[in-house]
Amino acid sequence: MELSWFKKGTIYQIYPRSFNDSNADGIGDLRGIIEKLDYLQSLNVDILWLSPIFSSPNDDNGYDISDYCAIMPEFGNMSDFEELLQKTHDKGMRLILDLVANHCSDEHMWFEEAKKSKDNPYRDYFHWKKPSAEGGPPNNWKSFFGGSAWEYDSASGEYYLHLFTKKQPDLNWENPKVREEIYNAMKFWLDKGVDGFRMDVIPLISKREGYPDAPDVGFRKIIENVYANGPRLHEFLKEMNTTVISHYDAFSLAEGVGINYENASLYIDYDRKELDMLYHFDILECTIVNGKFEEASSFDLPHMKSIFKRWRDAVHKKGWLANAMGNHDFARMVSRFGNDDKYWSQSAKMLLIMQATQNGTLNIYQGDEIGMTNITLDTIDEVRDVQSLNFYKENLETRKYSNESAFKMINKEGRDNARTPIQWNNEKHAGFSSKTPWLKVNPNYKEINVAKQNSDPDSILNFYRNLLKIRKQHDVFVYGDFEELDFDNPNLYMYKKTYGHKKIKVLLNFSTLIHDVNSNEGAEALINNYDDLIIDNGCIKLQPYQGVILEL
Ligand code: TEU
Ligand code: CA
Repeated sequence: MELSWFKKGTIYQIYPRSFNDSNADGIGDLRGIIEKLDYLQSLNVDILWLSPIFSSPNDDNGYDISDYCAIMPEFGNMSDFEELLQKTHDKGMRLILDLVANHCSDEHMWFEEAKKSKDNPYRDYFHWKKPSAEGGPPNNWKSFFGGSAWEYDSASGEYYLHLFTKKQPDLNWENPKVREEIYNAMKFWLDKGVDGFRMDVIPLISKREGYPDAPDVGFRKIIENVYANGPRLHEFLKEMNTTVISHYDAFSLAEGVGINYENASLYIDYDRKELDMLYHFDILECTIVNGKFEEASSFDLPHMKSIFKRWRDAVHKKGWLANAMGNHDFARMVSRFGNDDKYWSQSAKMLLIMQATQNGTLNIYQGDEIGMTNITLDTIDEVRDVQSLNFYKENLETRKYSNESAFKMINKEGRDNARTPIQWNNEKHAGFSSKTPWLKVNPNYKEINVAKQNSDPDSILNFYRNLLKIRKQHDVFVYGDFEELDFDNPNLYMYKKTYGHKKIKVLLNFSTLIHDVNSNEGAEALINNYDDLIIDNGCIKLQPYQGVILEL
């Protein structure tokens, strides 16, 4: 197994719009990130991933790109970016960008040209189809964000494909010119010195020939079998690797939508030379029963353990995973998997212990280091995310949900939960901006903020700093072989890890009750989210949401 720099590193995802506003317009920006580089370095993270910073009309907050080689004016300009990159490197950190290659914006020049006529040279950059025989969309494909995945263009009488919003037309990767455009954009940024890419919905780039109807099997299966993993996908990924990535000291992190533990090795096995690592959706979606906005969700520890296990077994020593418990697309991790009430601090720390001791590159999301929680939005005009807005409408109109239950789902699983401005201090707008921010600040910012936690040695923030430092000193955290203990226990998650002569044991209590654990081996706590480890009568008394790492 190759011990590359990015394996032991911790990735910290920045959602620039919500990170820090430097020029008082209510929107986070690149200079805002520059201002916080000392803070980022103090976390002991290694790689910064920026969600898209390119020109965009922001129908989906930058995941709809109108120019791949320009900076979104709201975020700053190219010299701001170059300064950010230089200073990040000066501090010994790396920086990766978010490559959105499956689709662009309908305001991209390519699409504006393509719409002009059927013989426009850019027409074939996109997927166009005639209406079905009965009239209407060419097939039954649904968009990830609700409604048909086809939009009618009355000028030409054809539909174009958009797996996300209608302002995000899918690019036609069958066209070699499209691939060349994307590769050139990648080179443009790599030549500036960026260290790699997170690859947005990369499994979707190769479409199935003839665009066959999707069977009625639930959206998750449709993604896997109809939208993702298309016939030429791996050919494209190899081409991307040989043409671009392999020429740089850079890595690729795939967003694993549509990837399951059975096909994952096709993407990340070392000898296939396609992608360096991926984060999958099984953990991120493990609380979601059906569609995210269709049914209430619930958390089940044994289910989560078995997901971790099956993925570990699937990629064992052949490939590499990144480990994400949250990002800008999911509700806050402490609210979903922990306890954001009485055991807020303990559970936030415990979740990090779990995440930091799973195999793979640790991937954390901004704000989780201070235990930011979900927000309750009260009215629909406070909601900003296009996914929530579309599903809200669909739930009311098509599914006939009551306003109350449609709204409850937004507050429970909606993406705005993770996108509220970072809570820097207890001043106005949480120190994020001096102007009203683009999305409401979580009202709990007076209790939960960076300044307060910075000066508290027991804070979640300082726990993160310490654990990330210790993780760098112990290869066993990252590379160790895994042995489950009492796997079926519904409240406790316990395992041993071994790497060479090093052995650790991890004990995590996912409940509000005290549980006894046999203490016959190792009582030296390397990490503990409580002040004490209580041992009584040969038993460790694990406190509510207690997490410990014992050195054996
Ligand atoms: O996400 C892809 C994706 O699958 C998400 O739409 C996911 O299903 C959903 O958010 C979970 O509920 C990526 C980006 O991370 C997301 O922000 C973009 O909206 C999307 O691609 C389109 O680019
Ligand atoms: Ca700004």
